[in-house]
Amino acid sequence: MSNISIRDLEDRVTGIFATAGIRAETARAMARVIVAGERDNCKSHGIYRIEGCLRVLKAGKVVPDAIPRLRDSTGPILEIDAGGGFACPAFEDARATLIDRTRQHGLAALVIRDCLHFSALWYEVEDLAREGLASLSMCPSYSSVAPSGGTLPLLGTNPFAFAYPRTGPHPYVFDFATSVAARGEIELHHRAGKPIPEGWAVDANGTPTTDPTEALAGAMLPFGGHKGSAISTMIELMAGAMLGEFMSKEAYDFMGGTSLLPRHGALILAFDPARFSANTGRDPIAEGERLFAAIGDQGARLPSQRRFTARAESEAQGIALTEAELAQLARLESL
Ligand code: NDP
Ligand code: PYC
Repeated sequence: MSNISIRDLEDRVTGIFATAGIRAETARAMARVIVAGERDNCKSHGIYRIEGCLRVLKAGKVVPDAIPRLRDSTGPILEIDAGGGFACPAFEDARATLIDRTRQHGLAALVIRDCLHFSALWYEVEDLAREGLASLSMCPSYSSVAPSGGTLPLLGTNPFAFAYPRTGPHPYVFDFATSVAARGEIELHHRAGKPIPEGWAVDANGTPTTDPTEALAGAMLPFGGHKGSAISTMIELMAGAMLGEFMSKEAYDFMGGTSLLPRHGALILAFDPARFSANTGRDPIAEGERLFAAIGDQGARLPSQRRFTARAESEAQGIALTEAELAQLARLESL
């Protein structure tokens, strides 16, 4: 293992994307979100994603110089059109208006249209929680998950994230794929030649499998059986059907399979907690703290604690990368 500073890794990833022809601001925004994933030891959405972004670029399925356009209605629903580009610069361009509008109305929604959302969703909700807002983020992906009771890919891995502000250094954040594991996790097992745990996927015949190659060719399974399947369906509806954007089946058809990143819309709902409890005399943040303390009292850890620990280590010592990861980075820089 060798350590690299967060800043150096961001510069190198930005360089790879800029050399590939991506607009400078987009390249930097992509590097920020990818390196944040690597910094927090979220391997399935860290530097592993660089190649996927380059593949989709090469295939001509993303607009490298798209400039996000904010369509501001002055109301609580904001829309930003990513113009077929990556989602991260669109979120960065819209976040200040979303925060203002949430404080003004008590709640607001950000619709990101026509984007490629390749990253971990915690990045967005954690950012909003640091501004004192609670939020939910969701997007479809592409058909790769069978609904509970079925065996054929239909739903996406449809990620779902939530964050709530806290008094300490970090907010409460959870973020997960609505499949048992993110597709990126299966791809990493495939790359490492390792079997996946039982219960993650079925093969093309609908038979349970631990072989990542068979899993990628078959169907992933939703987490929590019918409950995860229903949440995933909700995301198809809320961030696909309701927005008039692609649902996972359409994204699959548009991208011609799952070898490229999916193109679709995304939805972020933000809330100002103080506005919701204003007439109760109760402090919504202090109430949250009481709950988190009670969870900790049982010896249970909060989601994102592992991530925040990994972050502290990366900030202190740099991000630890394997020799294979460094070689891969160097290879991508030489393209
Ligand atoms: P994980 O199953 O690794 O983690 C899910 C959440 O549960 C995390 O917040 C994690 O916190 C928390 N957690 C894990 N173990 C515990 C525990 N023992 N106690 C309490 N909390 C725990 O995530 P997934 O594999 O489902 O998803 C990985 C990433 O993939 C997500 O960031 C998601 O946004 C991304 N993704 C993105 C997609 C896209 O289209 N852009 C599609 C699908 C997924 P911690 O991290 O601290 O362990
Ligand atoms: O890991 O499932 C996944 C995923 C799909 C799109 C981006 N990440």
